[in-house]
Amino acid sequence: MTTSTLVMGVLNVTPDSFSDGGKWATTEAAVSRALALHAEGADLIDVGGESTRPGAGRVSPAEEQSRIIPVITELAGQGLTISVDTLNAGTAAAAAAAGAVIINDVSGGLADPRMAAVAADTGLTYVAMHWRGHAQKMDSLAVYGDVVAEVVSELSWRVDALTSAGVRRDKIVLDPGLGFAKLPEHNWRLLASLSSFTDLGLPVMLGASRKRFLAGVLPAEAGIDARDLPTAVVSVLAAQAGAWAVRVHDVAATRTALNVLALVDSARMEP
Ligand code: PMM
Repeated sequence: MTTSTLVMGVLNVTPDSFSDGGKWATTEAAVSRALALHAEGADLIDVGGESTRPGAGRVSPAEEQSRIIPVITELAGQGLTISVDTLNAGTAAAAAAAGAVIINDVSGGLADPRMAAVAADTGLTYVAMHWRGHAQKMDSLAVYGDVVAEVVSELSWRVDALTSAGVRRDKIVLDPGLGFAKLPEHNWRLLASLSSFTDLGLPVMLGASRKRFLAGVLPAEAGIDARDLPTAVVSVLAAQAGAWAVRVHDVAATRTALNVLALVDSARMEP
């Protein structure tokens, strides 16, 4: 059912994420932001300590962990369901020990060869996103003949590699990776073909929130915040396509949009 789509609220504990960098950079600010997202209706909180915006530099795993582990410990202790957004196996393991229950790896296991073992050993839900390379060079990797077929096949290859490394298939969630080595037309094409991903038989997650391609539906002078409305619309499209979760910054807008869908769906059921 469309109404069961989970809302994952984004918590970037970073000085430089493209849409909210620096706002939640202290543990206290980050925890209070997460509690606000939870109050707005987030089912999951995705905590990240390394920006993946195009062109972003890397941070060390030690720096990443010092940013996010205290936040995860506090939020998991308060009973929130926490996902860790990381490319690093060591950070994923530390986050699991701190109470995270989902590993969200935008590289699908490609950035750190030890990630599959951590996913297998912890037994956590593992989000494998489509990825072709680090942020510094991903724009140059946005070259496709048939973007849908290639993203499906590259994700299927990741599922094979992960399961061969001991990750249980029923723990894997797939994400086409909107905005990662994708031009605007690639993102729209993937959005038009979500059934190609749900047809793979694994849960599907989508992260469109505030991404550059959404600027294409807005006036040229619109700021980043204006992307929250098209983000909420994409959340509805994702839910209608059967997505397991949507990853968003503006939880309230997506929750409201999904509430509309829920009422329409239940009205459709009425005699
Ligand atoms: N996008 C970003 C970060 N993490 N994780 C998943 N699974 N899917 C995404 O699309 C995704 C992600 C980049 O957005 P941000 O810099 O605003 O967090």
